[in-house]
Amino acid sequence: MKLQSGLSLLSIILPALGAPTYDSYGSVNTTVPAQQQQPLIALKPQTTSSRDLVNLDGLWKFALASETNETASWTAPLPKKALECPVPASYNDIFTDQSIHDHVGWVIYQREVVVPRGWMAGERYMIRADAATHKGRIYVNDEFLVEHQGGYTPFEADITHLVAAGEKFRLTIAVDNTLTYSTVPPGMVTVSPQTGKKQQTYMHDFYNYAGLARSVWMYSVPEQHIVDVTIVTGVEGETGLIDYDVEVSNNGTNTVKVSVVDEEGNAVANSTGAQGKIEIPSVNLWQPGAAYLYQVQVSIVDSDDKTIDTYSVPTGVRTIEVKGTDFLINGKSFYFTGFGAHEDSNIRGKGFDPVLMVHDFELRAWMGANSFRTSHYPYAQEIMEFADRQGIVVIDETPAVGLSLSLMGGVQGEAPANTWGPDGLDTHAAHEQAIRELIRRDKNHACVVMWVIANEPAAQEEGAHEYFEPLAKLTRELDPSRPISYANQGAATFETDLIADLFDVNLLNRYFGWYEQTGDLEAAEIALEEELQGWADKFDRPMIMSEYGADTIAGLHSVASVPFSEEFQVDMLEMYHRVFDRIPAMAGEHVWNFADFQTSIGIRRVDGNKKGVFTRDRKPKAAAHSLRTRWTNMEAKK
Ligand code: BDP
Repeated sequence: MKLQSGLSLLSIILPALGAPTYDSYGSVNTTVPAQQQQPLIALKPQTTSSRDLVNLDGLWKFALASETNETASWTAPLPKKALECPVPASYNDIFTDQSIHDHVGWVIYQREVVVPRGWMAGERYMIRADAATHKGRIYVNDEFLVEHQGGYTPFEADITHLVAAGEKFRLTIAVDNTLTYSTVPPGMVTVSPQTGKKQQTYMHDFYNYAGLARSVWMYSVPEQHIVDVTIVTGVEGETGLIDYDVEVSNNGTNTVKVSVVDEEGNAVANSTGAQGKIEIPSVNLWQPGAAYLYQVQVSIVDSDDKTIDTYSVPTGVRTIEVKGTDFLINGKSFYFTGFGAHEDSNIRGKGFDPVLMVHDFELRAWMGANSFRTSHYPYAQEIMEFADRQGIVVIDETPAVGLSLSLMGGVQGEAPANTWGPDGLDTHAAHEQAIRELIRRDKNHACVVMWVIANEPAAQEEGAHEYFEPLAKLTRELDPSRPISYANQGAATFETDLIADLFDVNLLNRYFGWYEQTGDLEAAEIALEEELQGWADKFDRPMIMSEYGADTIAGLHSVASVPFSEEFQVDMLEMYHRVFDRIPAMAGEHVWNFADFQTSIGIRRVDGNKKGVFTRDRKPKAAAHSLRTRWTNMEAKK
């Protein structure tokens, strides 16, 4: 991707980015109080006999925290006539005002909330934002409570000391969409020499949608409560094995009890203690395409066996193993079919929408797709839960996308800096945090079979190994139960890649016939096969084509196979499939992309990326039918 602004500007702007100050916004206290440092958030809130949950979605008052209201306080009540913005939704495409669409910096969401009058004193009351892209702050009335960096994972504020049951309060969430060399994904802010306005550029190929694109909640938990549960499953013969570890907020004399309940509601096994192993005789396995979920019900009980807190984790019992070139789920070879995708649709941007979610799952099932990758960031938790229930296999990815300065390519004729060098990116801390938050959030999902810690980093540049080694190690420490990978870009070939040894599966994004050998599928077929064979010869491990595709304008037809036509997309995908079928190490194919999606403004994209097999409003292109024929007839490929 080429940047729209010259690199020369960078040297002027970037030093300022290192230490942004927000003093200009008035009374905002930018120092996060020590006691409010954001702890890692684990359990998704749920209503149980000991917990209450209130959804705060709907229309919130909305304003830009721009230079024009410098003196305003973010906590002050927004005017009665303020704009109203739906939550969840990215704000960018909702309004007709171009300055909202193009805004770089903070925006303010605000609403009034009443704590339910029945909530008990002595419990903890929490506010949770499922995501604020890319930085969020929570305020209650005039108090600044918490700040969180990272646009696709949840964060929370404990509001217990500020509110009481039956009371009304003003909830403000400020959201900053700025990307810098220290964030994942990375980006940079420049200032237009003509207008003096801030402009955001970035190296990834999807629009920088921002705001509160996922739900906001208020919930209560008992003073002593379950903070986290970690479950790892196994199978021995007919017996299911559940290894569990429960984290409790404060260790009292109370006891942790665990009960495993099957889909019919029968308790099939139980255990006592915060850690333990449970056996499920004649287990029903979670299988791709045939999900089965037990509820692992965790409770804290007092000496009279009275429940203090209880929380239920939907749990699929299954195993994952990488063996030679096979990716095994429950000991059986699994061949991935499906797509890389985006959370993206018109008007909503990245706003979570259950209508779209269910429809997208329907379309994938209709196609015979058994899996997807959460390219290029963690998706809404509702999607992960639905994949668990639908038996859809998920490759789960961090937002570390665009970690390659060389992909920017010769802007203004200057050679790009080494991505990992002193003038390169400074993303390591944010990247580490993103891995921790992803795994903490998604570790109990049966659907997740692999962690992908980056998409298309500069794996061929000096310093890549040093950058990735500790991150790969961290990922394995946090979750020894799943294989790990990264999605490799074509500049890092099997000969030049410096980091593949750190991973278990080779995920390759390749565009032979599109960005290279454009339109020449005969040459592309040779180049693709040479490249795949090179990887297969070097590594005894599964390979998945994690991206391949061609921009295609729905309705554009051609007798000759010409790029951008529907015919060319079909021909190109079929060419790739011929090659895959000749390489036994191939363990899967994810077409780029499920649907057309919005990208940054630039001369290479007309209203976004058109590599979708479906249009942005989910109409099938011709390729949908040819893929469907292949995937629905491919039962036992490996
Ligand atoms: C790959 C990226 C993906 C892009 C795609 C493309 O991983 O995000 O959208 O190329 O160019 O490099 O369509």
